[in-house]
Amino acid sequence: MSIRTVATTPFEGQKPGTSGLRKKVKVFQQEHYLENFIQAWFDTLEGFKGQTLVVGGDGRYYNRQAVQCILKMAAANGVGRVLVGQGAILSTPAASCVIRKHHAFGGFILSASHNPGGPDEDFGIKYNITNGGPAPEKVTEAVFARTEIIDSYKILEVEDQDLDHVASHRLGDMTVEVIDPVEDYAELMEQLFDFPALKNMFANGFRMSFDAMNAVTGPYATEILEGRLGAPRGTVINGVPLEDFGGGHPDPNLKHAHELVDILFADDAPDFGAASDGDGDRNMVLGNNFFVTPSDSLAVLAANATLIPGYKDGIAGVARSMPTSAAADRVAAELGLNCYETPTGWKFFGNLLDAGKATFCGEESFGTSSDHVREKDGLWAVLAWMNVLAARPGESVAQIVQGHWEKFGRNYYSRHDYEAIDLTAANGLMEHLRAKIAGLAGQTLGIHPVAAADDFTYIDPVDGSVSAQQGIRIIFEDGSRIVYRLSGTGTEGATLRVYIERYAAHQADQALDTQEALADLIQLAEDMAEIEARTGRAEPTVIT
Ligand code: G16
Repeated sequence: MSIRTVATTPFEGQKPGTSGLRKKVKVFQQEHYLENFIQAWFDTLEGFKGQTLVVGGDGRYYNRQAVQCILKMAAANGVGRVLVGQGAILSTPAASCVIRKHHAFGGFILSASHNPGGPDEDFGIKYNITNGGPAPEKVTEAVFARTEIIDSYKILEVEDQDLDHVASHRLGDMTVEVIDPVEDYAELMEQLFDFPALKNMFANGFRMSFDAMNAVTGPYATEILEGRLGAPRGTVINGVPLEDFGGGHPDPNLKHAHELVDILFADDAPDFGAASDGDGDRNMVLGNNFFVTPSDSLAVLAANATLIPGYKDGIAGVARSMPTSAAADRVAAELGLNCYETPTGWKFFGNLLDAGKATFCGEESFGTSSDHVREKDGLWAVLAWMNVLAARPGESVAQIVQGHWEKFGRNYYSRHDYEAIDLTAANGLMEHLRAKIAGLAGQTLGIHPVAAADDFTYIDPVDGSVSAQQGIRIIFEDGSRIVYRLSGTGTEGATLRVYIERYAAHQADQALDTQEALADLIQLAEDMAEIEARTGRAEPTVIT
């Protein structure tokens, strides 16, 4: 077993986006591509020698090969111990949990999240730091700078390891511990939620369907829901992780989780439905014939937090990404909680959680979580909803949400995505908007007086770091908003996201269909940005 130093040359574009480096599998399969990126991390991080790293992924195509390569490179670079999930599997929230519980130095999580998997689809890598959360921007920028000048990497010349059995191996001077990927996470969930009450709910006929979308959450949901909580077998559907997610798009929204949507919108629908994504950090929550927007989900959970044992003494505050609706802000104002608005990307919540300023965080992109880990956590959100349902017996999901609107008002909310558009056209559109917003405050667009318009800049209240150009927002006097940004997670061309929101304070105005309620703002958003003329798209690709 010897350490080999391999000469290499830089690849262009190894720049981590909203959540790590995401590229087509074929890009990652180029000789030295993965190795360059991993070595750039080892060259940039300080103090990991002899320490513990966590490694695992969502099981997608190329996951196993990448994990084997990272193990050999970790051994060659002086890592002391690696905890790796059995079968090379770890969901994103479970990886965060394992890093925290075992006081690891950090971890590599292999996933392209909700993007499709397979030889012609997507792969990705992100690195999480000691607090269990995504590496902050200043670190990913340093790693990117390193990828641009890298000239060699180190790798141990050794056979692939058996990762299919829970066991411990030696790899050069490093120990590889293959761990049960579910155990630590399930134990944490038992500490936070009232498992006896949830068990009782199932025993009394509570009906639920959980769609794991053939992705990583399958083993976690099966163990927790059907195993520990006694839900009937078959409660978890599509529960076996597959390398190509069964050909599906593992994104839990109304379009891609259509199998679950059909079940929950049928005449004999169960009480509760939920889905999670490729790597288990996203969630969608449905009631019987009812869809809960992720923004409302955060607000409802914040308002009901004290019903959940792990948060029974109250929460310090809520944080949401800027494009997420302001529903949670209204709860925070009413309950006297801290409230933060961050750029898109879970990494921006880390400092607020570490400093105890926020306890619950959420994003419109189907992400909700708390300070129990430093990632968004699909199953956590699902169990949190179940706990609220158990603590409010006799009330359906729809009744809980509608009651919430009555008290706090309703934020009608929708996101329109234009996927895989031409990059130059997308950048041109954003430039056009930037020029246009300058004089907008004080003007009236259609019937909507503009209160403010800017390109969002975030100043981290903990460390003072500044993140500029995080999305163009037009805020109207009645609290309605239009937000535009380019996605940082796509792998093809550019994806334009347009977020539209309107506040309805009174119950009489709260029962409209969302797209109808937002129709004039949607038209305004399309006209302002000249979307059709600039991108050639008359319709969005996905509406959530
Ligand atoms: C990632 C990030 C989220 C972000 C989402 C969408 O989620 O972790 O914070 O909201 O992407 O980002 P964008 O709008 O830039 O595409 P995931 O689940 O893909 O890791």
